[in-house]
Amino acid sequence: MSARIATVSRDTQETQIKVSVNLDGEGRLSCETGVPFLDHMLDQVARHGMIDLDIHASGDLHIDDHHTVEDLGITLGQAFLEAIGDKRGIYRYGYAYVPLDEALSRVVVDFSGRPGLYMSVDFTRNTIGRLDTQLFQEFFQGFVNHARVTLHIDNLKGVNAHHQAETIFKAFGRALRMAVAEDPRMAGQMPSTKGCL
Ligand SMILES: [Mn+2]
Repeated sequence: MSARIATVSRDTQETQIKVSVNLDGEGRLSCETGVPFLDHMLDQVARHGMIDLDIHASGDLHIDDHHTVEDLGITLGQAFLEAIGDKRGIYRYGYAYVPLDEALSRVVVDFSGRPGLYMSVDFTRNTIGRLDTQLFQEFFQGFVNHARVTLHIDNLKGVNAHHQAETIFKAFGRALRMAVAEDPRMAGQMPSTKGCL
C-alpha cells in the first residue's frame, strides 16, 4: 500500500490553513492555530488516533474563533479524504467509548462516502477557556462534509465541560484509528457490496 499521506492548503479571505496528515503515523502533532483549547483537542486526535498532523493556521481571530475552527474541520476533512485513497482494505467502521473521570463519550464513524453528522452533546458551559462550545459542532460538520463520513457523537455523561470535550476528541481519534486501519482479512477488497465507497 502506498503511503497514506496528504497535504492540503485552503486559503480564503477569512483563514489560511495548511494541513498535512499521515494516517499511519506515530501520534505526533505540530500545531499552532491561535486557539489554544483547539490545539489541545487536535493533540488528542493525533495521539489517540496514531495520526501525524502538521497544521498551520492563521485566521481572523480578531472577529472570533468561528471561521478558524470551522475551516480547520473542513481542511482536515479534505486531507483525510485524500490520504485514505480508494478505501480498499480498510475496516471502514470505527467506534470508541472514552471516559475521563465523570465524563463518558461515544463516537462512531463510517467512511461511507455520505456526509452525515449526528451529534448529541449538551455542554454544561458555553465556553471552555475562551472557546465557544457551539464551535465544536462547526468543526465536526466541516470535517464530515469534506471527509464524506457518517459521524455519530454522543456525550453520555459529563459534568465538567473540559472533560466532555476531551472525551469526544479522544474517542474521535480512536474511532478514526480503527476505521482507517488495514484489515488483513479484507486483503485489499472494497469494504462494501456496492464495490465503491
Ligand atoms: Mn485536558
